[in-house]
Amino acid sequence: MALFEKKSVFRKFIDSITMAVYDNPELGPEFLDQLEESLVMADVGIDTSAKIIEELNKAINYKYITREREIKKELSRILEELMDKGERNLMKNEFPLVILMIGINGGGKTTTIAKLANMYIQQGKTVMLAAADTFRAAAAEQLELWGQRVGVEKVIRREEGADPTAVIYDAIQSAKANNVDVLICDTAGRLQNKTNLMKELEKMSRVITREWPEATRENLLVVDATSGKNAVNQAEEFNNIADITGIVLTKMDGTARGGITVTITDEFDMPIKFIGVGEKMSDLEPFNAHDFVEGIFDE
Ligand SMILES: Nc1nc2c(ncn2[C@@H]2O[C@H](COP(=O)(O)OP(=O)(O)OP(=O)(O)O)[C@@H](O)[C@H]2O)c(=O)[nH]1
Ligand SMILES: [Mg+2]
Repeated sequence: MALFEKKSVFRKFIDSITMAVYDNPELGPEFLDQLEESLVMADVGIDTSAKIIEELNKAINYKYITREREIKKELSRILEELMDKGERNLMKNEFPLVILMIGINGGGKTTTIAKLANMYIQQGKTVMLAAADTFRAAAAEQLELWGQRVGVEKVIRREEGADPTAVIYDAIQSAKANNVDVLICDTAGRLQNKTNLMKELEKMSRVITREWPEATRENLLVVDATSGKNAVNQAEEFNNIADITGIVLTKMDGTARGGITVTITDEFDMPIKFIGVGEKMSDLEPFNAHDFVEGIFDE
């Protein structure tokens, strides 16, 4: 965990502040334009970038900001305000809890399940997994392997090609019978524009609600932080199908941009709950806007 340096995220943007101040010491419109461009380059959406620059401009005008250090301080305040969703950044803390993992292919769903299972087991909870990715060959084996390594109670699966909703159904009956605290459901990676797959996801979501209405629920969208602006489109489409309660941004250890953190939280008002910072089961950090921003501006 210590290997993940938040300051590598947004590095180019942070460096560009120094450059923009150097180029435009009077902090006029050119300065703001230059900075706005750097935000967009760092994967911050156009609207969100404009909003950030407008806020910064207010601060420059009203607070008589003149120095780079003050600009960074204002920017960190603005970014934190955009990303802080308060309580919603935390996982619901009532059990039994069912977590449905959603996202496109290769985003990191299965790995994140292992990390979450590990986290809950460390907290003394019992965890069961549902291998509802019946589509990709060896997906259930991959989940079983993680399950053994992490020490979950059971991994519920069926044969390849089986109806994923049936796996969810089996898993819920088993989780109830065994008084399991947390049931985490893996699903096949799907592109947000494939109608059939999206319908299937909707069905899985519905069955959970129907079969275990008293369970607390989280629908987590797993997004690869290196996928840039496409992530915003994913968030929108998946949210239409199942109410996304939070985002897990994976592969934060592999991006020098990171603007997607601000865009997703701002444009969709969606909380980031965790960030994935590596491939090991301990490489998951709860998201905290204050710590995150402090980390990226850390000199
Ligand atoms: N560096 C890094 N790699 C990650 C992280 N999360 C996942 N990965 C890697 O990303 C690859 C895909 O991860 P999976 O968990 O299999 O992704 P998935 O969404 O389940 O993929 P499908 O089941 O094919 O849709 C694997 O090689 C993981 O080790 C992360 O936070 N950091
Ligand atoms: Mg998977």
